[in-house]
Amino acid sequence: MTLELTTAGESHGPALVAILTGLPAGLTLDREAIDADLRRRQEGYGRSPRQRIEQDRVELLAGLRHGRTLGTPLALVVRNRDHENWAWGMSPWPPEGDPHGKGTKPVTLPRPGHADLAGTQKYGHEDVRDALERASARQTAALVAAGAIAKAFLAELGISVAGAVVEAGDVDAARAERDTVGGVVEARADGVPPGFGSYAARDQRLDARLAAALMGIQAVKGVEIGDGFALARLRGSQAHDEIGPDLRRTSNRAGGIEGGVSNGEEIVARAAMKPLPTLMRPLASVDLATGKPAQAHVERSDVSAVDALAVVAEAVVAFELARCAREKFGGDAMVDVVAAHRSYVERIGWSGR
Ligand code: EPS
Repeated sequence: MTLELTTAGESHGPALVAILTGLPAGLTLDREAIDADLRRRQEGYGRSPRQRIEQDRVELLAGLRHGRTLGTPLALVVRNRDHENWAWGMSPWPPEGDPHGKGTKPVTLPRPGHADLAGTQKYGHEDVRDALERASARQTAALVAAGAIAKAFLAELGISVAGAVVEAGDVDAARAERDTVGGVVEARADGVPPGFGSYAARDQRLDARLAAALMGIQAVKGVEIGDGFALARLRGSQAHDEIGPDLRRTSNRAGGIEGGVSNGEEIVARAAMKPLPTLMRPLASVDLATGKPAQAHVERSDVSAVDALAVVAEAVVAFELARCAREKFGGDAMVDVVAAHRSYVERIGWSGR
């Protein structure tokens, strides 16, 4: 049994879409809890005026009846309210009506640090917008909705996940100088029993899976688990977490993962975000229409999205842990998953953190 997520949607298109397969039947979902996470993602400091237009809310189209999962594919939508301002420029079909709206003029000035140039080269686009719309971090709203569902599933197994900012650039100063900043966030997961992930194959390692999940978020350039890079500078005698008589650790430098397997301690994963690449004082680029040097495209954007990243990191870590739980405990009905989890933790004598 495996949990999978497919998303679709352009930043200024009609909507973001997500399909989740592999959830058990009988999981109770709370619409308000999903919407609360969508709101948390939008509220971060340093966001663009776009966030005053969007009021993200989840709509469930399939897989749910009266608030309980059916064990069938779950389909959800988060609409882009801004789409009505881009109705011509981002029309899925050849557009009709006023041809002077937003997004009608082709973008030919790729922004350094964005997917603009490589995206147009790779897909043969002439308008950079054809690449930037999907590369946009708007897509993270769909990840957060899926993450909220994953958190509801994990809560049934006594697992919780929380994201937080651990380091952030000075947004006020950057805004005044029409610049952008990045930062570092972390996601911590409590209640994960020993045995999620496996050393048996590199793509089954929990640390590799969490790193891929976090790196899959726009603008993330670095990931560490536990003390991560700092461990490289320590002696082995200082770096490892000793095992007490109760099989618990006296420290958690490994961030809850050894040999690619969870060890029962808190999972700690950090992600570093680069400063956002859409700059109000643009960097040097080339006009793809003329081949001549030019300044990069300027378009409304965020000064920082680090607060939002903390919420997204929480979501993707929750989703990956939910996938591990589906693989480990199986079950078509939520009661069977809970029973399999209970039987496993009893066998290994793990009583939780
Ligand atoms: C983004 C640019 C901005 C952000 C957007 C991500 O959008 P716009 O160009 O419409 O102002 O606000 O993020 C969201 C819309 C969101 O909901 O997170 C980008 O280029 O990645």
